[in-house]
Amino acid sequence: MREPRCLPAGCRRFKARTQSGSREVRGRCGKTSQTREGARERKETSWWHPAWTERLLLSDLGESEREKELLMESVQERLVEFSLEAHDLYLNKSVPHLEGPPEPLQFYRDWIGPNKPCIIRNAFSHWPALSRWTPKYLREKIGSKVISVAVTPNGYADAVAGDRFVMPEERQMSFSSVLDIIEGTVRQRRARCRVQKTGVFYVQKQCSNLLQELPELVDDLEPHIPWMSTAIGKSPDAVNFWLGEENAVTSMHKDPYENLYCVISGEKHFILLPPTDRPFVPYGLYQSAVYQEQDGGEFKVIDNVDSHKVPWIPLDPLDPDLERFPQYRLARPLCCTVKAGEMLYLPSLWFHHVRQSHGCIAVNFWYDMEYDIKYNYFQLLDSLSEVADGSSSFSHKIGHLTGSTTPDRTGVSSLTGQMTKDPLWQQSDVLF
Ligand SMILES: O=C(O)CCC(=O)C(=O)O
Repeated sequence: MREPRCLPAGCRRFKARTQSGSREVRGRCGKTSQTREGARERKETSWWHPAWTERLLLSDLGESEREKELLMESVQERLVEFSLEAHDLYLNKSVPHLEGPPEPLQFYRDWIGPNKPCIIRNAFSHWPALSRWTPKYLREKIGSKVISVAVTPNGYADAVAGDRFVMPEERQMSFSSVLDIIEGTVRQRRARCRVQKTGVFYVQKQCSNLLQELPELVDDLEPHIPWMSTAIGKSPDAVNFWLGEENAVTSMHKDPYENLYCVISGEKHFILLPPTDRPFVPYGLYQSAVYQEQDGGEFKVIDNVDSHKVPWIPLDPLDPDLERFPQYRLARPLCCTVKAGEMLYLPSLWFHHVRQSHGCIAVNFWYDMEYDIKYNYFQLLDSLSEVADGSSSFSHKIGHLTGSTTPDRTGVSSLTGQMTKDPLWQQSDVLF
């Protein structure tokens, strides 16, 4: 069932597309028992409506297309209710901060089990990397090392472009030349002259590129996060190094990992969606392709003819096309900025979109998720969402649900596509 750990191109993303998971549902701290009772009652009594059996029989007999539609609409309604209930019951409205490294059991109880993100401060203040990793030090220590760098024309590696899923051109470059590009961009910007280079550069190979390509840096940090390894009883599957330009973006996706994301310098901006928002996240199936820079500096898109089609999310949460994807109006993204010295716990199967400040350096630890009943539930949610999304009535239904009486929950104006000061966004720790 599980794919090999690291496939050659966009490895974890390929892994992620075939593996997904789910979450448990429990009452959020502070919720009244009445709410929980209500939820329990709804769960116990309303999930399978007796009328559906009749409708199912009718539709099986092919007696009525309308009956089939009604059945589908009931499933869609239930999916919407499911997601909203998760927000009511246990999800936070912003990403909370912890002020120090947690005890393993506490962390498991409060965050990993419930599958909720948080930002942890002072969790790696003892790493020399925090003070050492200046461009000067990195040039001296690993300047001549050749590493893999993702190059794209627009900053989007592993993302949908038109009717393709396009991966970056993977270039081998010395670490110094990557720093030259990053520092050069800053110099040129200061001197207000046009940037000469073509393409956007991002060190983002994954598959443990820190240990594989830059082992010289390992002494500046720890090869795992001890309290996390104890909490979940295993070592990380991968330890990754990230260094990129300001316009390098990681498109919305999810991974089968418990992710501890540590920012060493600069900052990272995350848009997060819980797995329970899956019904509102559109997917398409795309021919995979790769960028290739031509002699003139322009990029061509070359199809990977031998590969299978790739399921990917075509929606850009920074500018969602709500005409095309009306269901996204019901999604409730959480936004947070992770600053130097902070660590984000990004739970498995949370959808995430990532941006960064120019030259931001980060290291993250991917711990394999448990393929347990939460994963199992998510698989079910995933397939039901796929069926619902494929039904022509879903958009109509969502349009109805988000009509004049229901506010737009995303904080995205349907007219302009701009993020507005919706209460949810105001409650986020950082707005960007
Ligand atoms: O930092 C990034 O650009 C992406 C990080 C990410 O997607 C991940 O760790 O799963």
